[in-house]
Amino acid sequence: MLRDLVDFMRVLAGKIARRPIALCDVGDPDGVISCALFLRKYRNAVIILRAPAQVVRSRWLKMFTWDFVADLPCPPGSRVKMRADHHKTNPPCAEKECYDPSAPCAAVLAAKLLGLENDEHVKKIVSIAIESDTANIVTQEAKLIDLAVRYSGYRTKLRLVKLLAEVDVSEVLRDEKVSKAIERGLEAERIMSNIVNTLPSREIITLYFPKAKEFKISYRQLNIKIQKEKNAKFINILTRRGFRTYRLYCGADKDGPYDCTQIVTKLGGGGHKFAAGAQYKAPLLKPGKGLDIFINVLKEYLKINKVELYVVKSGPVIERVEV
Ligand SMILES: [Mn+2]
Repeated sequence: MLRDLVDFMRVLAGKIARRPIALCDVGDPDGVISCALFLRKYRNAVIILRAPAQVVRSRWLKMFTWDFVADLPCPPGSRVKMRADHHKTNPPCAEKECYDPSAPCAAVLAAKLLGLENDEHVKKIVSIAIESDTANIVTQEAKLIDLAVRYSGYRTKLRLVKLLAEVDVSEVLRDEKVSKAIERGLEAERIMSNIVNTLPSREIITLYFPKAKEFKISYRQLNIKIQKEKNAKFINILTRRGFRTYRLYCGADKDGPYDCTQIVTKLGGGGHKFAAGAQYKAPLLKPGKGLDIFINVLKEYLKINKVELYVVKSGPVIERVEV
């Protein structure tokens, strides 16, 4: 709420000063790097970062004409001049599009759209976005930038956009705020390893976190880790975020038979076949129903009547149940 007010004022002030405005995905390096590319080209740009669901719901984002949107849908009903995206669920919506659902990330499309493909620094940061967005992180720099983005607060993310636009990656990583975020990320990785190591190897793995906020981990990262280390082909992690609010992280093998969009669209979410998410609310009088809602969608899709569920409680302590 406060962030919306602050960002609204930043955009308004930017519009008055005739500065370009850009909107990118807040959740991963692809969005952050896409906006860094825009800022590299237009040094006076105002950068706003949001999650896809926030863009769809926002009441103020649509009030402005956006010069650049990346890795996100257009704010419904808004005018967007340029957009770079690769999400199957976000069809073209801007005046000038660089849209390709087969692209490895939005940043590679953004570089093309902005005419920056030959800039060596751009090539470097785009390659980090590719490594991150295809869940195939091989370089140490990509690993650290990925951690920095995922474990930063909003202000540090904006700082990352600015740093990535201006200075070499090694210098970005030396920044004090950025290094602190990386440290938090490394701690989270230790917790995630703990959880993954106690799970069995299965084709389908389903997890439930009744108190998601207790663990300062990235559930998207956890999903990728399970897929890799347990050879799983279809992983669903349901988290309870609050009294009625649930968030699902679905991951599937790229060449496997499972399609995450089939699950998340039934819960009001979106994404790719191999990585998608949904946030939804349980009925007010049955706040615990959120788990049943998801389990029923999963059973219907897989055509099964029992789900092997791993419930992760404080510790982490993992309990196996059949539901
Ligand atoms: Mn992306």
